[in-house]
Amino acid sequence: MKKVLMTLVTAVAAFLMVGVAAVKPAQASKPHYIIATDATYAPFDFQDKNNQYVGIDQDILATIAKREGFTYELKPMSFNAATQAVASSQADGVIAGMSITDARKQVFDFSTPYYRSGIGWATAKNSKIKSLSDLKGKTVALKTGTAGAQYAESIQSKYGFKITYFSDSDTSYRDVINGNTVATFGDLPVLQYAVKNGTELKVQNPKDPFNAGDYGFAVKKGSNAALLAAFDKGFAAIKKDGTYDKIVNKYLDAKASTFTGSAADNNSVTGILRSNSSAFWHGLKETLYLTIVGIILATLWGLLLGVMGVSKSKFLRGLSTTIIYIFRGMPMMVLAFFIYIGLPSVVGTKIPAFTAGVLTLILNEGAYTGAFVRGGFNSVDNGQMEAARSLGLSHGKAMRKVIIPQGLKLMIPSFINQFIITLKDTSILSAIGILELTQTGTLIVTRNSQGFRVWAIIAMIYLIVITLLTWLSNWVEKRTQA
Ligand code: ASN
Repeated sequence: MKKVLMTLVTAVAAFLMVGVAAVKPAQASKPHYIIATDATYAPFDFQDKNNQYVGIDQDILATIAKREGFTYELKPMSFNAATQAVASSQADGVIAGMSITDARKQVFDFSTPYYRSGIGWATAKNSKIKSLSDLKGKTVALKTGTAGAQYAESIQSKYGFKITYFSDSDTSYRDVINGNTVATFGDLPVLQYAVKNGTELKVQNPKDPFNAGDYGFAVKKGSNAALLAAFDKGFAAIKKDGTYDKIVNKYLDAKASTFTGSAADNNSVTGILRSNSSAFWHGLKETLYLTIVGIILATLWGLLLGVMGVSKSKFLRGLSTTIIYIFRGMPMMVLAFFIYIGLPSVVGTKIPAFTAGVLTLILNEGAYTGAFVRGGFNSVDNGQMEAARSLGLSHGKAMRKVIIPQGLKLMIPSFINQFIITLKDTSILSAIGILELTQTGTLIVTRNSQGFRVWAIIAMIYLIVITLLTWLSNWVEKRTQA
């Protein structure tokens, strides 16, 4: 038991150390930053056909970084998670078409304003809704945590509409087009760009945005002053030498397909697969990596919880029950946000997204594993323990030699089940910016609007991997039972 505990603690400690080391700069000479972004926000932040991050924001940032001599790693996530990542010091800065507002100035320090924006609202192309008062009793689609959502919330009671929230703009546009909701509120330049490039919406206030304001690059209030200063310095320079205008015109003058590829290239399943093969491959590798590390560590942790749950000590049994109760009862997404966004401000150090993701898997999947491991041991017939004890074996020895081997055999189907669940649950970790298979799908759909085909491909990839995992588990099961 002690040995198991030691191995487990060492494994988790080693994993955390590797994880924390991973946030250290790759090159000691240049400052290195983690920048969060909302990569579903064309023409400001999106992925091109080569899966490179492009857009007005991204080109500005890349040009400034080169000029000012810093490097950075981008973390694509929902806008809401991106701002929270900066507020909790998990990321050093955020660039995401972020409106500078008084409320946000309480939490963030903003760069020089770099783009004029404001809130627009849009309906389906042929909608009968023409004015805000037509929204009475209807539902609008908003993107969580955005200035557009805040504006809509502020007029909600006046116009009497209901709200549905989404985490990216494209999904809220689709929801309006599909007729589930009747309108959406968002940044005017972003809505107009989408409409210009074929999104079937009608912008209702193209000439006079609500709450006109500016975008800024943001860091957490009072921190990363050097990064902010470098951004401002670089921005002044590219504004002066014309690079800024060139970047803006590059995106506003050209059609989106110049960057994202034309629908014709992408329309077929094989076309989508071919043009995104490296992205799918990268996403799959990340999913597999999370799954493998998650399964191994969650199984060890679950076994320990299970063994504790049947130990002689009342304290250990109580501890196991409490841990299982807490982590089985907590939605995985809440746990992921708690570890990734909440914990760093308490422990005072960054927790890389991958480490936070694996910790989430260990705690959540480990709790389920602990519960069935405890149940498995308990279901070994009582007579077995009695017989072993009457033969003179100590409680510990009887557990190790008699109960555990029999219990483990009973648990094999539950283990296989849990492995499959772990693989599927990795998709939830897309919410904290891990670019695994599901997040990869989101970015591709934003670019090519081929939701049906892209999600079908992603679903197939999961199914194939799950089939392989099931085969492997069954093979192991057969060998262990032989
Ligand atoms: N424009 C949004 C805001 O400032 C940001 C976004 O949706 N990426 O709230």
